[in-house]
Amino acid sequence: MKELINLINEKLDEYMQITYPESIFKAMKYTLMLPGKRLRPIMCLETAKILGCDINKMLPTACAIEMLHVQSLIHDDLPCMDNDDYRRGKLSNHKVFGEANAVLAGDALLTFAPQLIIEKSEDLSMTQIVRILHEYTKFAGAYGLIAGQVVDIESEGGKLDKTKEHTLDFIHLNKTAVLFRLAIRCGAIGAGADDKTIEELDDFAKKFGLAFQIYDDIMDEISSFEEMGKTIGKDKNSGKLTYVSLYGLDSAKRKFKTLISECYDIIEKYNSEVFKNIIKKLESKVGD
Ligand code: GRG
Repeated sequence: MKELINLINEKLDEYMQITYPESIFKAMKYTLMLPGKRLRPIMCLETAKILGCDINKMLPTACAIEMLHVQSLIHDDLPCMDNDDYRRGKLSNHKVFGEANAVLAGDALLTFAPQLIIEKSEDLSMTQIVRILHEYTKFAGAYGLIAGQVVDIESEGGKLDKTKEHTLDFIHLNKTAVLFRLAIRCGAIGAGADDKTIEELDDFAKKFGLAFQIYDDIMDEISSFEEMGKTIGKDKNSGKLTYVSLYGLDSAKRKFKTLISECYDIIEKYNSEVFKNIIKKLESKVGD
């Protein structure tokens, strides 16, 4: 896993060149190069690998997905959204570069990512590139990330009916699971997988994404700034609809475990140490 992370970091650094006007490229590169876990690009590359594809083919797409993820983090931290001063253990983008530059850096990452896929995916066919761009545009916009964020904001301060379980699942399928789906679906498309395989792995991604969000909600209750690299306890204080606020800590843990066990069932036959290690790490942090 360390090797994969190093490869992704090396490529992100290579793709994200600082050029004129330097202020915007520096703002884009700042959050991008902070030490994130790189889960989405790892999953994109690992999916390609378990389906028999050379991971080098998928490096531009994997890095583009990390750029989209970083865009969502930069915008999520803005004062008009979650208003967070810290991200990945350091000051958030707008605290360093100012709000206007943070908005623009996010916009620039959002648009540079597909540019990168088009310019650098020499080893993919035109059909594969178009399919990957279709997944990217669908999941990044109002049919994905933006839809999740809108309903999430609307859930603050108890404005939505908190008994509505499906609202919570809608938020997190769109806000969180969507980027794991994008990563895994693109890895499978790059490997030339058939529709049945793509849908099976997509099911894994949805379940993993929901489990990951429950993990994140639990960590917001039981973890520390040092471990998570961001302000802890904010969800509770803002009255946000989360798995812990809706079900309580113990039930949230049970739901996490059920989803994780379903993930194991799906991924078992692919024999992937990388996927298993990612899941095990989350399980160990959530505890019993
Ligand atoms: C796409 C135009 C456009 C807007 C985005 C702001 C927004 C709309 C969506 C917010 C999405 C968001 C920040 C969801 C949170 C998901 C989550 C749990 C992120 C943390 O992921 P980690 O722990 O982070 O993998 P690292 O830093 O390790 O990469």
